[in-house]
Amino acid sequence: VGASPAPPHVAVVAFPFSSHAAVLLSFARALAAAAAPAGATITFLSTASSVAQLRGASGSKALPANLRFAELPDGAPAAKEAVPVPRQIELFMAAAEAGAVKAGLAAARAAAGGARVSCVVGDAFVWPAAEAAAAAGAPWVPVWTAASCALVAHIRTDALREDVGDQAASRADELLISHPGLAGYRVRDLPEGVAAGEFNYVINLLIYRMGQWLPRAAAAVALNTFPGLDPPDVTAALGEMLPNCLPLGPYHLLLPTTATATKDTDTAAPADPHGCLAWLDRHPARAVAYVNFGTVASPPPDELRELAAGLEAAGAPFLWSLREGSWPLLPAGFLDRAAATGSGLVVPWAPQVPVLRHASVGAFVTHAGWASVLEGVSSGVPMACRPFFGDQRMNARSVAHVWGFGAAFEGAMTSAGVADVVETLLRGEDGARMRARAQELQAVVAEAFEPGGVCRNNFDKFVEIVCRV
Ligand code: U2F
Repeated sequence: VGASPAPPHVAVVAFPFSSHAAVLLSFARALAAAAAPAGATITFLSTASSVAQLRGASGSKALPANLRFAELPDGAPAAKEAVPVPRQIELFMAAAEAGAVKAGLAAARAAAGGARVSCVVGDAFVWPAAEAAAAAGAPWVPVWTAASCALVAHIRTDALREDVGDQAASRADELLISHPGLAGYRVRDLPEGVAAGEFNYVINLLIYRMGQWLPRAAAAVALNTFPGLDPPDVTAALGEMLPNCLPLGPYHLLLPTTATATKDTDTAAPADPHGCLAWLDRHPARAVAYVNFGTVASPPPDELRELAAGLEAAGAPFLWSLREGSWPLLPAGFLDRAAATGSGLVVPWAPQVPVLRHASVGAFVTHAGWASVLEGVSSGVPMACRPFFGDQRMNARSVAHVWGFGAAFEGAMTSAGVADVVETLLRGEDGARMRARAQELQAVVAEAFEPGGVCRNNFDKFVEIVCRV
């Protein structure tokens, strides 16, 4: 009888920028809880500054006993001068490619008392983890945080470039009918750097190379979607290109506490430093428009003023999460009027998931970042999308034209456009149809996350794959 194999040790590699690292940490927490019965240790790898930020943000939230942290070198110069984020990403990726992920895996091993890393899970963006995993004799299991249609575009980038060539502008409105999985999208919806734009810009190059690595190196891929959301051609196209695609999103529902907690049964109140939920309590059902453009996008000053004027013109109460740096750009008197009449609340941060679940929220004005779209639809809230960059145009197109649970701005918001769409979503017939569609999908998500539901089962499969030793 041979010695029993060592228990699994899974490294989870984060992409330490924007909302990506927080998504991966929440994924790692869910994985740690689910893999505990297999005796698994999970080591979360991110840069020192990202770990410090994440641990600060999660405050007193207890971490599973089998979850540890180890450091991923950031590749940044020791001097503390401010480095712009794109340059930080470039340095981080160059370091990752030159051995930083391997160093991170060694640090993970040291943090786990010398236990060898048996599997490397990680944000798909950090594609150098593929080689580091191979060198460690471990499978690479990437986690894709955005929408399936965007992933199809990234993996098919060569074919799209060959097709579109230098005609992106003249063919902007053309549907991509000859590309499997992309027939519902126009040339103009593609993320910049796919068929047109700066192919060598840091993010574009990173995602391009990721698209090359995934089909040849991924042992399985976690998808942030649920069966019933993506149209069959998208699912089929991904299935052709990637082995073992496991739709198990929205990822924010994987954590047992968020999946089972409802507003009434929550024991720990969600962190809400600006009193958003109490403010929402004062409004009737489905009366409020909630506005937020995520962690990266910033509408230009003119557009912010149009949006503010549109919200006032709509005459509906609004809750707006807007980074404080933009507040001075709002129209004169806007904040004072909102506060004096109680008609609006502008906060630097809102607990978006409980906000969207709150009964008084009836519309969501969003940049169509993927987590936001999923959080909206899994709460049954119809949305108005103003995409800014990257995958956001494809997401907005999906919301308005593939799924039909919202509307999309083509280009910048105007005050009349905002007033009109808020009115439609809260009170119009089209809005009622969009809400009904969002609620249908909300029910599909709820069922998928019941015990024995399809996303729970796919997560069990995922855990089984990553815990093989
Ligand atoms: C990048 O997305 P963003 O971070 O800009 O946007 P989301 O994917 O929508 O994620 C924002 C998250 O931050 C949370 C919110 C989401 O989980 O609930 N949040 C909050 O709780 N309170 C606030 O006041 C503000 C935000 C990128 F820009 C997108 O294009 C991609 O689609 C996305 C996924 O890869 O990453």
